Amino acid sequence: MKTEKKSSGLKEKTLRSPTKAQLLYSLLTSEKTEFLMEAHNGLSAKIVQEAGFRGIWASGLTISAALGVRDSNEASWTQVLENLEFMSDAASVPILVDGDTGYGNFNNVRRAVQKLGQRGIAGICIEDKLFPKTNSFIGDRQQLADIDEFCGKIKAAKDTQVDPYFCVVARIEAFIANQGIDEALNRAAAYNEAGADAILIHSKQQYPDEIIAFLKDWKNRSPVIIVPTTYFNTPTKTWRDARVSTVIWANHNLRASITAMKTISEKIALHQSLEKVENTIATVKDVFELAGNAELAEAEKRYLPVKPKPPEAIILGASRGSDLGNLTRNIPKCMLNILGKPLLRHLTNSLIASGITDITVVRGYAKSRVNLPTIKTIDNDEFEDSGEAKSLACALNETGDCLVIYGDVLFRKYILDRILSVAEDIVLAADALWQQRDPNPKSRTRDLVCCSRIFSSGYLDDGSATLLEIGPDLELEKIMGEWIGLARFNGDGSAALRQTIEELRSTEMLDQASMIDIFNALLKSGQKIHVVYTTGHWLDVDNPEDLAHAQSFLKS
Ligand code: SPV
Ligand code: MG
Repeated sequence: MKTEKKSSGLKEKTLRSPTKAQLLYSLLTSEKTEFLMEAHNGLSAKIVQEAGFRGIWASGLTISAALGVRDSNEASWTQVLENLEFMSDAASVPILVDGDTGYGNFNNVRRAVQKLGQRGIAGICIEDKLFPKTNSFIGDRQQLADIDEFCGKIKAAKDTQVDPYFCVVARIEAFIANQGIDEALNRAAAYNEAGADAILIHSKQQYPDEIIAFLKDWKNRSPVIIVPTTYFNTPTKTWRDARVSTVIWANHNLRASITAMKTISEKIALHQSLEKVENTIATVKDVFELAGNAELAEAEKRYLPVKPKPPEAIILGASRGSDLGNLTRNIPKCMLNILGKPLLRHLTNSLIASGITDITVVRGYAKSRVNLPTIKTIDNDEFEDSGEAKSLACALNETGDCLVIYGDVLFRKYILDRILSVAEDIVLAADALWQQRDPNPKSRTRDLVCCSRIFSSGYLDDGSATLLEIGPDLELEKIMGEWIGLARFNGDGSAALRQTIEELRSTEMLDQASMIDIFNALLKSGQKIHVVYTTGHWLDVDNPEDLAHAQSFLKS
């Protein structure tokens, strides 16, 4: 490879952004002593990169341990490969994989190199022991591979690699097997000759003597990598002075995480509480940050269809409901109990079922009793001397689509769904069967409507109607329906609603105005109001009889 690197064919490649293999190759061959830090999964790979390391050691020991198995080829090589793919996807710095003994013979090495290259791994380190491998720190009479056989593996790896910079590191275990420096040097020469891009000389001594002796005799005939796990006290300057190519910190993230996980598990087990630990650990936000959730949120904006934000619901629930007598002595009528739940909860449940979760309730009478976990509340403290428009004005924020709903109505879900699905800017639901509810238009204050067309039960007839007049005093022949207390204001419609409220405020008519006054003001200003006809399936609660109807309505 070193000769290939100089060939002109590679020049072009170097102009493009370097491959991970190329990055690793530059580390191994640079003049400076470089460092690879251990990682064993996607998360630790990210952490290593964020800490500023320019390369990662994918340790066999720690990947195995993190999988809960021994460093004895208990995890199959494809299981390791899967793990490496996560690591490679998680980090842009190059990964040198601890390929143990190559997972078999030269043929297994070829297959591994092919697959590692496909998954963006920059290089493999293979050690001259036998499959299944044993960790170098276990026992003291480990058997070494035959030199020629191992050289065959190195050649097979070099012949298989697709990226010309893919790095094949030959790891010498002669010191681990107590076979001395001559064996180590002999092997280093053979492996170098076979095409290894670097030599990893391993030792399990507490002192660096055998490594230093090797470095002295080897004289950097190829880049040398060391793993000072046991001789950790040796100052890094020693390695710089000896022009060691690369130092691997081989297992320290896993060991640190074992300590951290043990401590936290023991504390939580002991205290059966999180109180003492919460501030000592990474936050959930940190986890999201490491996982890159911000990027996903951006991508969602680019690639997911934009669903319109559901409107905010404003429920006008300030009034007591005096016709309910004692029933509303201490609570407003929106909190009347129906089948074990406040009316308001039935109402908010139907909103939530249709995807409306931003719900504001305007409170007034007995306001402290209006409190559900799913709602925001706003108070109209002048509710006794003001009307619905004032309550609405209290809740209306600057922008956004809104649904306005009386706090004493109940309706079937499909009515709301229809209101939500209509494209018009202002739409209200009117009951075409108002006479079936009660033939007397004056039996109570009813919001009667006159529209551009009457309701038709025609088989294919669902043409739209617009509002012409609304109020309690419509002449009988004009009445085409009854507003059920549910209206939606979108886009320009919601802007017009806000403007109307501001106009009422400026003419000091806001306090006394009702929703009917608002609709009439909108009509007067030329605003189109769309009407969706419904046929029953709703009620409002004004008196004890309505309450009984509400119970059977909710039961059915
Ligand atoms: C590893 O990290 O898995 C290694 C280095 O191979 S050692 O554990 O020192 O053998
Ligand atoms: Mg290993």
